[in-house]
Amino acid sequence: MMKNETFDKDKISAPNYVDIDEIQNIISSSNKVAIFGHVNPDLDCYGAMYGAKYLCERLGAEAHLFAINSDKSFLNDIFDKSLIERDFDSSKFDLVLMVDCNEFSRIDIKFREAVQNFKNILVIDHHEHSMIENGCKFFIQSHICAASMIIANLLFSYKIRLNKEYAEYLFAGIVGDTGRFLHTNTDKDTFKCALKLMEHDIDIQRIYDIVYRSVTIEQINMQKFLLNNYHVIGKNICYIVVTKKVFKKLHATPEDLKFFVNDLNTIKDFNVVMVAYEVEHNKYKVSCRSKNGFIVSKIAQKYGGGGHKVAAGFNLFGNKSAVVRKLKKICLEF
Ligand SMILES: [Mn+2]
Repeated sequence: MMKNETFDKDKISAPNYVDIDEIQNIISSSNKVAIFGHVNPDLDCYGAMYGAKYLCERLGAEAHLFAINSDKSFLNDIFDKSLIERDFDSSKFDLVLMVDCNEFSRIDIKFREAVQNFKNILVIDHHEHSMIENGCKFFIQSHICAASMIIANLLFSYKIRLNKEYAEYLFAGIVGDTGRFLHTNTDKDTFKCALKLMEHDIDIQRIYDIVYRSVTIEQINMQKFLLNNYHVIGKNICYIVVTKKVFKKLHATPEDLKFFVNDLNTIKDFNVVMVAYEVEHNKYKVSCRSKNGFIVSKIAQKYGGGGHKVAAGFNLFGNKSAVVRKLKKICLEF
């Protein structure tokens, strides 16, 4: 087997870790594979899931995709959503493949228990590994920008021919997690992979039109709200708390907000951006972004969340004033 040079061999020597030959064996010896990503799937999550389906099928296994997605999401315009299933009967499968996700707590609540109880699980991911699950096999490449890129490189390593449709899915995943080749996770291997995908005649403008040139008025209102209402504290840490009431008033959704979290991070002086938004009554998700050498994954992990060095998240509970108080305290920990 020709090893792909972008895969880090050191990271796959720990117990429970598999190499790319073992991944090939595990998948090709399976009959029916159930593929899961993380809750609220994003571009990279779907890219990796669809890519993994293609990979499984080319290795001779039947593969099914499981996800809960909102009907409004622009993701529906990129991916063939007729392939997504919502009812998982674990008895029909002999392998669960988790991509872009290495913790059961990040699996959608609808599937979590069934996945957690499943006996044969393979994890292919690029998030920093925070938990070793007994019995799971892991392939974690946290230096790679996107789970979609890991899947693409596996396909290249196995010399599996891609088609235009799936090359577009994988490219979209890489675009999503690198912020169109902007974030610090972008390196020469990212471009090498993107180039190989582009050789399949993919329509990158279609992807960019859907992701970056389809902003709605509700999203612009959300953006205005963020830019008018953020606060700065400590070492140039920017924070804002968005309640359900605000979403209602602006006719916007958390999905609309997520789009602009990176916007605040483009402001030159800010080292860290923390956006807390209410997802359920008194439950706030906090999206964190950082630059200038500041790391947010440790803080996110400390508060029960996780993610990458410069993009991570966690939850806070309580009413608005309690969440503001907690968030300000956390901002001062940098
Ligand atoms: Mn990802």
